[in-house]
Amino acid sequence: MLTYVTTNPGKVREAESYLRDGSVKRLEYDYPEIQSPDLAPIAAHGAREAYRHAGDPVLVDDAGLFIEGLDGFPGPYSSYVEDTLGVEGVHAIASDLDDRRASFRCVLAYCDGDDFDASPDPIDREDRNAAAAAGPDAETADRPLPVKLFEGYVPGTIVSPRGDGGFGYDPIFEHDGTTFAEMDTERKNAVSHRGRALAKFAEWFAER
Ligand code: ITT
Ligand code: NA
Repeated sequence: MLTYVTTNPGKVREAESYLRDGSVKRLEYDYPEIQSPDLAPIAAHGAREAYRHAGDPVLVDDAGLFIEGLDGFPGPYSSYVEDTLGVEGVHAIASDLDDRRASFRCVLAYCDGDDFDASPDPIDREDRNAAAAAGPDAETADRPLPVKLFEGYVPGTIVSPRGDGGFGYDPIFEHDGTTFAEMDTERKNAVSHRGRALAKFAEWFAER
């Protein structure tokens, strides 16, 4: 049984639709989040915390909206910014920009207490390097639990809100002429950051 650890029901809906076989259990656990300009270390740290808490194989999902004309804002702060400025507020700021290109990014982090084979995945290697850079003690005395990372990315444009599906920033994110809030879950999964990350995870997980 795979436990998807999140406080966000929209993420679970998409994961369940993608993985389909009913093998996903949701755990609503607000794991402690570190701050970083990158999603990968946030997801990796979250997966370790969630695995220690749950004791079962866990998948943690860290995602964000990156607006090019704002140097990637709100990025890893997307959740805080949705709670403060709100989706309308982010749209208002972006509508003053010449460059309204944006992307959604998602990093899935899997941890089950096992060590994984050295992986050719570059972000996995980065995470290992980050662990090594934490010092010799981090490698020996208190070596971090191994985590496997899967990344997904989708390009788009910030537009005026359209549609009432999806969640979060979906109404203002247009991809190929359609906002994510105008797509049903299956169609969004076929192109989205989360769908792409889930595809990589599912392929790897099936081999295990
Ligand atoms: P958990 O950390 O508990 O999983 P969260 O909603 O706080 O839930 P994040 O920390 O990853 O998740 O924050 C991501 C933010 O980006 C949050 O405001 C989401 O609503 C938004 N977001 C993530 N994926 C999205 C998607 O597919 N469509 C629209 N908005 C999304
Ligand atoms: Na969060």
